[in-house]
Amino acid sequence: MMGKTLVLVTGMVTLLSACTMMDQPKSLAFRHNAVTADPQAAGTAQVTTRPDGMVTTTLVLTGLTPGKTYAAHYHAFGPDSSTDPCASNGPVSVGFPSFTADASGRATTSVSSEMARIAGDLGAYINVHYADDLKVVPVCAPIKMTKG
Ligand SMILES: [Cu+2]
Repeated sequence: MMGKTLVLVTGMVTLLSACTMMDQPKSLAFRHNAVTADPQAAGTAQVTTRPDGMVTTTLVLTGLTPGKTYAAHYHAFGPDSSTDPCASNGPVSVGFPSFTADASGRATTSVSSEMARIAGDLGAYINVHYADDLKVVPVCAPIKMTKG
């Protein structure tokens, strides 16, 4: 009796892990930059890769300025650092639709793109900018920590 139950459970675990391997969402954490803008800003990027090679990335952010509009992008590893993607000042590789924080400072945005556009150094980090002043970047999610 005990033995049969164990075999059944083991079989189910194997099946479950086979399923999740096909489509395993990755959660990336945003970290705050050394700037005074939006001191409570935080959030995650949920990255889901589909079998057809498309990647959907959804940003879930809190602590933003209520009513303010933001821009977010995937950036490639830039020239200014080879060990800190968020400080590397790289070019935009994929842009998210702009979004506006609600009355409690929460916001979400989502984009789908081909895996090839954010593969390797092309998808080194995600920045969240003030839409009206792109130089202001409250938070950044590092993805690839080393250039190359
Ligand atoms: Cu950007």
